[in-house]
Amino acid sequence: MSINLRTVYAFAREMYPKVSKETIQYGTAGFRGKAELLDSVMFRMGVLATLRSRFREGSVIGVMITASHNPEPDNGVKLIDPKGEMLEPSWEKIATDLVNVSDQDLEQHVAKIIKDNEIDITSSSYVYVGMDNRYHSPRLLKAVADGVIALKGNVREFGIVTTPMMHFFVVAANTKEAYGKPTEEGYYDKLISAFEKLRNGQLENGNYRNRLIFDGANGVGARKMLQFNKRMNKSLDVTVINQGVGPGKINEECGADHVKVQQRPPVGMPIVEPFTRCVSVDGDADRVVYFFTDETGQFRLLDGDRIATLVAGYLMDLIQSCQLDLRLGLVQTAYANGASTDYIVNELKVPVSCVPTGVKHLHHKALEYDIGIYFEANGHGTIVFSDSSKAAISEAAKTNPKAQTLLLVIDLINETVGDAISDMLLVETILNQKGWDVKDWISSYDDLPNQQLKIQVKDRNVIQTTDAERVCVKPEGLQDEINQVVANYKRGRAFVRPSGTEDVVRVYAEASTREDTLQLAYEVGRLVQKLAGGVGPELVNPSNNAHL
Ligand code: NG1
Ligand code: ZN
Repeated sequence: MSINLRTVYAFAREMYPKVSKETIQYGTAGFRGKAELLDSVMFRMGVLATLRSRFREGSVIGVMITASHNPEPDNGVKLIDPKGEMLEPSWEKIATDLVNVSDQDLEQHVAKIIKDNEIDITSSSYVYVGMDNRYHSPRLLKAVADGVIALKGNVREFGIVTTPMMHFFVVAANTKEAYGKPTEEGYYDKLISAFEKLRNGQLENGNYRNRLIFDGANGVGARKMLQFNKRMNKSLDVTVINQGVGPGKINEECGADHVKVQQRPPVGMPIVEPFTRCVSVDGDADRVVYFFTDETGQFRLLDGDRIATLVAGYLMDLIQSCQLDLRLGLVQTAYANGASTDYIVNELKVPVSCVPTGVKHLHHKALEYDIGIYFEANGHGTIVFSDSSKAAISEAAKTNPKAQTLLLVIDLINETVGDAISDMLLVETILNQKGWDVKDWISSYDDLPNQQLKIQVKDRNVIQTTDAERVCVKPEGLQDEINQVVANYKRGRAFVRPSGTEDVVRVYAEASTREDTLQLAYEVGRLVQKLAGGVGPELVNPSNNAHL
């Protein structure tokens, strides 16, 4: 096969010219931005995925087009490595450089990537591409596919799929189907079959009711949940709201991010009995949070920390009853509620580690355990099992029914990445087996009130952090001032970090009361504005506001 790199330049110049002069960076979730600026980025990512596949000796590389929980005008793209992980960090840099070169320099730049990485350009290359349901996604998908074609790679288009489905397809293909069939049906079959076996015809148990409201965020998750419903035959009774068929936009006033950050239910909620279990996923269905309203009408959230603790307790019990000597660990980020960390350490007695924000950090750390559970507070997470733990569980399953349950649980989990629907099916399994409703679940510990703020600054990269982002080292003096403020609040904790997906600095605060938390977040937000070049409007002091 001969490849003429001129073709890449010709494609780029004629069809996908670079329109934006601004440098963009491959961040925690790949490239994100306004959709109209992304055509050339997508084309080049198609080129890169093809090269990456050749570099990895013909393994399938995935490309997912989505801006996840971001608003509708945004889109984004990320590459999925052969084992379903996020793109290797050294290639993030290659990706950043590739999308930022001019059209004129593109041909030479691609030649340099090939040379530097000793890529055999004549070898085979396979790229899987999927997208969310934003109206600009099909256009951007075509750009990715053209990037693959320009370098004579093989491209397989999956259409509208969730992000975790794409990870599943990549792993299924690269394991020669040991992980499952790399098709939509293969994905549904694997999860539903495990779920129904675990349910074993017992649809209700104790306080557990077989009924659930599912907020699909007007995104891909809604469509796929409807597909699950068709195939599940009411083994779980799910009502899907925010299906994306009405005027509602993706993630607008709905979805996991809205519910978690705003701490209120999504639009479109039907009137339901207090304590009805409700679930919100984000636009590409890799995050899930639960919520309900209590008898006084108060909104209550069960976020990623709650899911992690529920799963950890359940898996600990299973391992112990199988008498398996496996090391179980839990991985969180600084956003985890302090009360959840205390509960894990003091009650569950499971080792816990804290890593920087971003799935790749969590996933990587979780691999250090025999069974690694990782969750971000926002609901992104999964569980990974080492090969040796799987072998030990399989061996035990020959005689032990609890180990057989554990094997089915492994099948139910999408180990490749956080998967909202798979995580939800796992939570439903655990609650059913325990005979719990949301009241039982939430009573394991009390969350500390918490608050997030977004602060606009001239350049968010002036903020630099260390110690899993819990300490700010630049600009100088900021951390000292944060410490002084935090010291005034009972159970106070706060930190600041630049977002990897939006042009803002994020502030997180928690304290023993709601009022204190709002005040602490405000004070830290003001410090960021003062010391890190704030450009937005002045923050409103919540204590003044309360008197209005
Ligand atoms: P940034 O924008 O870097 O905070 C957000 C989430 C991450 C992760 C990424 C990827 C929070 C506070 N941050 O990152 O946890 O999910 O998006 O989508 O939730
Ligand atoms: Zn997402």
